[in-house]
Amino acid sequence: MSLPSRKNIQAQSCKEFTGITLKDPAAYAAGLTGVKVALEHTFKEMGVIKSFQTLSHMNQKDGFDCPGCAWPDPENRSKLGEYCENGAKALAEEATSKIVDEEFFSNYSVQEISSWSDYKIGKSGRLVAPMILKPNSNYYEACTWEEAFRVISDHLHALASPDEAIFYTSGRSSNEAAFLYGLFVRAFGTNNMPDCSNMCHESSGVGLSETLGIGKGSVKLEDFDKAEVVIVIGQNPGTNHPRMLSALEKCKSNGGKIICINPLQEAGLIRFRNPQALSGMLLNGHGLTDIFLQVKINQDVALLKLIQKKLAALDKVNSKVFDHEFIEKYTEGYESLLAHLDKHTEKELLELCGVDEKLIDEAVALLAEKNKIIICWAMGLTQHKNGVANVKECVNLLLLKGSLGKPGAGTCPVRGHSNVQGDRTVGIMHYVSKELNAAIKKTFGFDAPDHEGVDVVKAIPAMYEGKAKVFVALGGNFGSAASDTEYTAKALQNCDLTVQISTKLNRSHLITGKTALILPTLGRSEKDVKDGEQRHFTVENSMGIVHQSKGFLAPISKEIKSEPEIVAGIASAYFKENHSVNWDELGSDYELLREKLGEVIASFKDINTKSKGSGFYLPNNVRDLDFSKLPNQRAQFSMTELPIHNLKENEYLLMSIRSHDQFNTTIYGLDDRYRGIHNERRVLFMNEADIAKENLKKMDVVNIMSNYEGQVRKVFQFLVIPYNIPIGNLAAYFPETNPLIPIHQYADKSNTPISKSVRVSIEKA
Ligand SMILES: Nc1nc2c(c(=O)[nH]1)N[C@H]1C(S)=C(S)[C@@H](COP(=O)(O)OP(=O)(O)OC[C@H]3O[C@@H](n4cnc5c(=O)[nH]c(N)nc54)[C@H](O)[C@@H]3O)O[C@H]1N2
Ligand SMILES: Nc1nc2c(c(=O)[nH]1)N[C@H]1C(S)=C(S)[C@@H](COP(=O)(O)OP(=O)(O)OC[C@H]3O[C@@H](n4cnc5c(=O)[nH]c(N)nc54)[C@H](O)[C@@H]3O)O[C@H]1N2
Ligand code: SF4
Ligand SMILES: [Mo]
Repeated sequence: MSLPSRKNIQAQSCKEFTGITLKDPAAYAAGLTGVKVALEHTFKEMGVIKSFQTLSHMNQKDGFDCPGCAWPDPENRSKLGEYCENGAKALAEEATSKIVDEEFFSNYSVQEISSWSDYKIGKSGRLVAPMILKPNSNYYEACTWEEAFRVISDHLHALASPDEAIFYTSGRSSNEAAFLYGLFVRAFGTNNMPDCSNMCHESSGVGLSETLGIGKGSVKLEDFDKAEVVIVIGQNPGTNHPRMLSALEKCKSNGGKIICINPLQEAGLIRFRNPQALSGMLLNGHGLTDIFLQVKINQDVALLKLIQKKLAALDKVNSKVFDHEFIEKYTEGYESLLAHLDKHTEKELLELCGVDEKLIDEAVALLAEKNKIIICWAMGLTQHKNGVANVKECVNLLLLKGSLGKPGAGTCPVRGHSNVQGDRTVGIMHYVSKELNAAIKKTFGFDAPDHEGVDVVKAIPAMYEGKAKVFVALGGNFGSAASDTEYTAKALQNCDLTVQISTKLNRSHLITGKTALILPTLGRSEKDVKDGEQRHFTVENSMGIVHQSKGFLAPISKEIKSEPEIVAGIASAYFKENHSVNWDELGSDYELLREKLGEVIASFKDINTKSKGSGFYLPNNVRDLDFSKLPNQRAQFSMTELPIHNLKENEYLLMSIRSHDQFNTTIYGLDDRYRGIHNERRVLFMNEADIAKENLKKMDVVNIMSNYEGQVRKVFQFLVIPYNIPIGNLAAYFPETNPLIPIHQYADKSNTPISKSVRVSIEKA
């Protein structure tokens, strides 16, 4: 039987149902069930003894950093273990003893593997040897590292311009690997460095840089102990940053209040049983949320404007509501902001956001009194056309209250991948930093390119149109994570060469260029040994602390290399001896690599000693109330506009969200326990009124369509689930819904795809 062409292989997960059972959404997060589920995952993948031994090293000062999210570790680490259920799942996924070897690839063609679900593909195991997929072949074959590096070098040399190559980075790479990778890409001659941040917190980076002068958050973990109010907006920490719940719990036990702003009442934010505290195990857990504002999708700007308007009215009566001294001393644009708030009536804003006014008034009364306020957010704010405006409205509120640069207050964009923030700090970006280029010239003696490269949404059309021909990925699963799955698949398939430096098998190894390479690499949890000496890495967490991470487990295979070794292998094959940088030396001697990093980026000076133990904080101008890099040396109020959706009668806004059992495109399991969904991912959360309006009923099967610029995109076979979600709003999981998101629909200024507000309609399947 002849195999279908590689051009026609499945770019999406399969459409079969897996056998759903529905339960009530969970009443609380974590607790004993969380512990049980965490251990089930690790036991299954790693065995009992290895699980306990390895978990006891995770997030400890001399251990390795959790490969899950970027939430920071407390100074005093718990003896009971400093990790959460989803951190344990992330470890289990990486440290599995299953392997994908030469025999696996000779048994299964790429076509066959691509017909499996993402869950099955991921569960196949760890990649253990370099593999090559030759033009017109349907099977990966083993190759040597030398051959792999030579193939890459030959393809890079064959390009008419360095801008015909694209170098993607996902956020799990260490500072060392990312720095070396960025250095090579610049030496090669392009800034084509899209990264997962472009699809993630880019709107935060842009919004914060323009208003406060730094694209990162300002709070430290201990600020949660002192905060009077924490606003959690557009974020689901119970699933995605579970140990943040401990910080919220501590805030509450010190008398703080929590306001949540979300279209969904996420379980983790209602009640929490702290598995690390006996009280949490025995008692009914702590109620976390004091005020829940159930905003409609993408109406946060309306709600935040309304809150500011109501506060401004109170401030007219009692001038202590706003911090006028702070506003006077540090900010610009206050009068314009007040005038701008008058553009819309309270009634108009109230109708748009869809929130109960009584609850808004409660929140306003609380905010009026307090000034130690933290705002935490994630993808619910950033992944919209007006993602940057969403972030700026949060900054407006904090500036009005003087809630910056003091204990218990500040901005807290909660990062996704465990080193996504560090990768950017050490130079992974598509835009030009003159300062960085000058420092590279000084330390390494070459001129880095001074023209902007492509980000994710520009890289894909470049490949689609044949303007880019080589795609290299340092981690991640670009094909599944990016929007417009079918278009992105064609773009990747148009390339002459695609290269994936990965730990685990994923769909991006199957949707490939004419030639494809898989370069297997060490995971966080593994020992990185060279000449009998164990090396370590550094990472930066969501609060700007850089610290070391040292693996514990024996590597899954002797054949795999560390990320810096792979990057150095590519660089030295490309340059041979003809370059001012000694790539092989930098790729093997991490102490030297860090020393050079410290020469190029001043805040990393002495990193070799500073990163030990708890690590060190990178400088943060907001913490110091230094706005000297901004216009008139002041923090900036922003005048934002309301979003426009022009929904037709039969149209909805769809947000693509994470289940409790996934890490982005890695599917840990088929449950979304907190939302009561078991053993199924193809579900569509819908308000009862909308279900009735569409003449549907629970568990009916529907297709979802988006229609942008005259092109209809469709995903098939989703089960309708009645859910507490605002009328007119829908939710379903990513990456299953990515085919709906048009490649050309992304946020103003940050170019982040509109993954949380896609205009769709539905039809019965
Ligand atoms: N276990 C686990 N941990 C993870 C990840 C994972 O997949 N699994 N991913 C990591 C990564 S890379 C990231 S970026 C983070 C993501 O962390 P989150 O941003 O928490 O993840 P999402 O599931 O995308 O959830 C977004 C939340 O925003 C809400 N929301 C959606 N639209 C809107 C809106 O318009 N307004 C408001 N106010 N809320 C809205 C949704 O209801 C949901 O609660 O988590 C990181 N940690
Ligand atoms: N519709 C929709 N789309 C989205 C989102 C959404 O909310 N909705 N979220 C977006 C966001 S926030 C993000 S961050 C992106 C994520 O985009 P990516 O970062 O590209 O995707 P991941 O699923 O995190 O990548 C998982 C793969 O990384 C590899 N990997 C894991 N650990 C390591 C390591 O240590 N080293 C190396 N080299 N490889 C490793 C494994 O092979 C694994 O299969 O997706 C985005 N896409
Ligand atoms: S909160 Fe994040 S970093 Fe911490 S253990 Fe859980 S997944 Fe890992
Ligand atoms: Mo992310």
